[in-house]
Amino acid sequence: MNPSFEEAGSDSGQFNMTGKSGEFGHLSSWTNCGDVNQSPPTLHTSEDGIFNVKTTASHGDHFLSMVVRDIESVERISQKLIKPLEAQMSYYLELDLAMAAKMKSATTRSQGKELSFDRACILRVYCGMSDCDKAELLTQTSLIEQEDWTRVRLEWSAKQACSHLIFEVFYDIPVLQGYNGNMLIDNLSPIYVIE
Ligand SMILES: [Ca+2]
Repeated sequence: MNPSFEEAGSDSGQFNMTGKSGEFGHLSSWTNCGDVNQSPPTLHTSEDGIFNVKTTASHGDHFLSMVVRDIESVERISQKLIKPLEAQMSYYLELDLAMAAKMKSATTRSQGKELSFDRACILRVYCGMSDCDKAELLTQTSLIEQEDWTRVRLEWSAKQACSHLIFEVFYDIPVLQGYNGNMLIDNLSPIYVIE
């Protein structure tokens, strides 16, 4: 549901699908699973240039940015699936991923100073039985370091049945020290069974 980040929630207040951005909390169907003392992922429109992101949505007018931070804090979102996934079945979905080369944002430790979030990340997909439940790591992408949107196919076969998917940005695996990086996400496909 809301795979292209275009739909506002029922409690959306002043959220306007052709204008306002930045307010993840007003996005329909998605739950923020990041640290409660950090800001949630950011909703962008194609024209707003928020955080110095100049990218245009790959589908519709909105897309999401998610960041990893040098304070060992990563962003993640989850969604309850319309139909639970079955154990031992193989599935896939596709989505558009990119990175913003010059993203800038303040952090809780930067005292209002804007820092560069210009490093690349990977995307990890977990499944679980409730919002934000990272019961099982299903799959992860390679490093997403191109500025142009790239269609990425994610395939997995879960050991257990699950009702929720969780998408998490994470540091380049060989790098054990945290850094500031970003990933842009848009245009998720439905989940398909691999026959
Ligand atoms: Ca979109």
